[in-house]
Amino acid sequence: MANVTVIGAQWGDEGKGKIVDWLASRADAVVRFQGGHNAGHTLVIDGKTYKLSLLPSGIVSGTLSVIGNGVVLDPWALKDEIAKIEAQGVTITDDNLAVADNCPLILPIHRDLDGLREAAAGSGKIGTTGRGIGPAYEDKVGRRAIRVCDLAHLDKLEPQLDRLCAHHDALRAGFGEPPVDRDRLLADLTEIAPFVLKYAQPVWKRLKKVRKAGAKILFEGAQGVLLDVDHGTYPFVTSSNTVSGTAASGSGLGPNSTGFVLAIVKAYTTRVGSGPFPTELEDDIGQTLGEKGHEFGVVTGRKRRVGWFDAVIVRQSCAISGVTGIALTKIDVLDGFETVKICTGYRLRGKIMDYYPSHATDQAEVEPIYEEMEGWSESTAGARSYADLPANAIKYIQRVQELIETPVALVSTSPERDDTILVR
Ligand code: 2SA
Ligand code: MG
Repeated sequence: MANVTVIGAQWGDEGKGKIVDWLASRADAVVRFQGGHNAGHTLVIDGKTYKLSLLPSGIVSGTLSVIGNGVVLDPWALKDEIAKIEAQGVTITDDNLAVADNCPLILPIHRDLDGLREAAAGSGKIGTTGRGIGPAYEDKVGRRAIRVCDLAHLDKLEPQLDRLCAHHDALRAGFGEPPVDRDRLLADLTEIAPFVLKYAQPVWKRLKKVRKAGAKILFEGAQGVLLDVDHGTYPFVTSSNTVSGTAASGSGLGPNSTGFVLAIVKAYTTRVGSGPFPTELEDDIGQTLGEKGHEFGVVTGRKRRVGWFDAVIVRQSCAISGVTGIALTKIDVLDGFETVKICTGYRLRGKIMDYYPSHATDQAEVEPIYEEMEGWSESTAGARSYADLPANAIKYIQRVQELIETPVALVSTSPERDDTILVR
């Protein structure tokens, strides 16, 4: 296996956790390169469920797990998650976890601002996870962030705190909120610093060493391409780049290191939070798919919106991310439908579209053009080879592959690690 970059090709929750875990057992390092604890990756191993938000999925199998510089890190969330996963019997040390020392921190003031903005936006809200992700990235780009390495030099933090607090105080005043409690912030950072610093290091250097030894690196994307801040359904997106290219910049390795780009694609579509969703089903079929697929947010518990497979957006995601092959997940959720539908194009004000346009209004107004296929009544759950699949399920997979112009490399037939069909 060469290096592999795993990304989501839809709106997140494609089942990346399971596939990353499956690959992690064959890798020497697993790297998170964007996002933060807004991600929710579920792993089921030997019947035991692990829910990860910030920790790379390799942590459960004991693989070196790296939080890259492209991630925004909430140190308190890190502490809680480590405690939670350790309570499930996983050992986490500075040997199997490395945190980039140039990672910007998510602070309580970021979470405040996320919440205040969402509350003020009313029906125009993004539907964020409320974790402070957007405000933390804003401060990073605005050159005001406090980073992991700053925790080792808290005596030098004054001028940085001045700038950060001046910015936030003005924003908070706009919401009628009191200024930042600066002493409390500094005290909290002082308290958490030793915990984070235990794992902190220049991870680009650690990864360089790993690479030299010929090891295999797995880059673990979070969210999905349609949530990418450039390529997604802007402004209903997350605040990071979720495309494969970020694996390089978000970890400190070059673009020639990211290897095989594996996009995880759910056999239907889901989305959590606000924003356009052309194939959304607000009927009984959507209800059934959501229930069968257990479509609830891992982080927030929110009910996910559900719809038919949209080949247009996935084809676009695959092109934008240079996808080598896809893993098609949750095919078993489609078991038992008399017919299944695939969106093959859109109609926009009388015009046929073979791509998803950039403007929010156009994105909201496109009407899906469907192709209907015969379903299958047999169960695909737990199938481990192509031969175990009903003929109509195979036809469905082949049609998906054709429409998205990208080969299917894996098919996942249950949340269990080994219920995976290796196609090529
Ligand atoms: P944010 O919090 O600023 O990143 O939110 C902005 C948008 O990005 C969406 N988003 C997600 N969509 C799907 N899954 C995500 N992770 C969790 C999960 C979500 C959860 O795996 O279930 O538990 O609700 C995730 N993270 C961010 C978000 O819904 C907004 O549309
Ligand atoms: Mg998720």
